[in-house]
Amino acid sequence: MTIRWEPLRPILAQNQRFVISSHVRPDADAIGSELGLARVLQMLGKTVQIINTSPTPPNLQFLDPSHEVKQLGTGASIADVVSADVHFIVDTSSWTQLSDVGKAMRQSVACRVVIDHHVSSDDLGAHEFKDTNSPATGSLIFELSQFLGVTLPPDAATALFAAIATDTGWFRFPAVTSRTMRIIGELMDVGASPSNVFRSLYEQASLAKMQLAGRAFSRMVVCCAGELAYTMIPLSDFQEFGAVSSDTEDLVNECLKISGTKAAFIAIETQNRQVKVSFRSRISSVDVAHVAEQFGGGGHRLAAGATLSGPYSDSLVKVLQAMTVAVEGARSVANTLTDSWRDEGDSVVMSNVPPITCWWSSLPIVWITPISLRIIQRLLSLGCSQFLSPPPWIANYPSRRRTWWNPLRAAHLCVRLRRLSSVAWRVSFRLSVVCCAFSIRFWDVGIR
Ligand SMILES: [Mn+2]
Repeated sequence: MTIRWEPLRPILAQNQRFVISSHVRPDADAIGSELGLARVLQMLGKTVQIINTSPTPPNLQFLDPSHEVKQLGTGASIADVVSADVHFIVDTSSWTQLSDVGKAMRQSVACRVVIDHHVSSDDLGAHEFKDTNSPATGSLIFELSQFLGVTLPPDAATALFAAIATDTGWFRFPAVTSRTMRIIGELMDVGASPSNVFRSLYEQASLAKMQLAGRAFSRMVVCCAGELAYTMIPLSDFQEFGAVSSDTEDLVNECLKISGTKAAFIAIETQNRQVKVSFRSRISSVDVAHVAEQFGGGGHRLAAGATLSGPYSDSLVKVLQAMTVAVEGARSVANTLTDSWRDEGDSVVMSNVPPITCWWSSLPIVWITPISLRIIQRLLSLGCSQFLSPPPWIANYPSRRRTWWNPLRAAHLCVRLRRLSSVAWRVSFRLSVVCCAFSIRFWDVGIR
């Protein structure tokens, strides 16, 4: 799919003041694309401001030595956003991901333009220039510069190189094509230096970062018959080593280095007690964008992210549940019956237990309702626990959290039900058949 850039010409011709924004917690593709696009617009004589909700992470500052990328509220005001003629939104198509900048944009009558390669999207009321097959927004900006006949200066070439290199895992992800490599060649021709970018990105670690990585490595867990690997970083680890949130970058990919893994995630507790989760998949049948969407996040089929609020351990359990459903759903039903949950201290680990306990890991999230948990508790009180060995979080859930009469919980469930797509319902239906089969077997065992 190639983008038809023609409709952008009149927008560029008729307007003068441009604001470029990208997603919260910007990565190199976000910052690199913003800087690349800014340079293209400046070379056309336009006035450009780059305004993000989040600050530029320290490891990406080298792309922006003159601090052109401003943070809303510190370097730039809401008025700056509102007064623009055109808002360019790069590397995201979601209001949630734009956060405060998005709110400011909605107060403005400015025309909106999206340049993005993500699958998930909201209706931003924008002119969309999207190619979901593109490995990075950076390569779309390059295509745009070629369309407009602008030769990129070396700093913009470096920024776009960094964007493409990082979003493709240094050219190893399946979305990379020969075209990607030709774009890289052209960026190098106009001054991008891969060795400088690599050194600036990856050879600047602090001791805290290395120690945090060591802790994350030691916490790694493999489950779902070796197909799902995950790790977690509670806030206490950050405090212990003096590490910062950007120190966790790329750790999720380390999980996929374990032989046999097909999907991975990392759950990171943030300063404001939210849980940021990054998902990765190696196979298209495990669609992590779909998993992330269940938690209000988004991304690609093979790489996605979401931020959950609520207690760390609860979020971890929900995410593990959803990923288990995704991984096991992708596998044939016959092979789904090997893993179960075991809660150990503050971290959840998986262990091999008799097949019947797979019951739990096959339950879709929406089924974990106060009522279903009470039924399960009742069954356990009838003396079935030795066969089921349920996770303590299920056994304690309703009484501990007293959520079954909580109207907020009911409202939350309604929202969650509404969000479920038809695909999820189909998966739920298939799993319900499996669960029914096992219920029958379960009753057999219980009666004996
Ligand atoms: Mn990107």
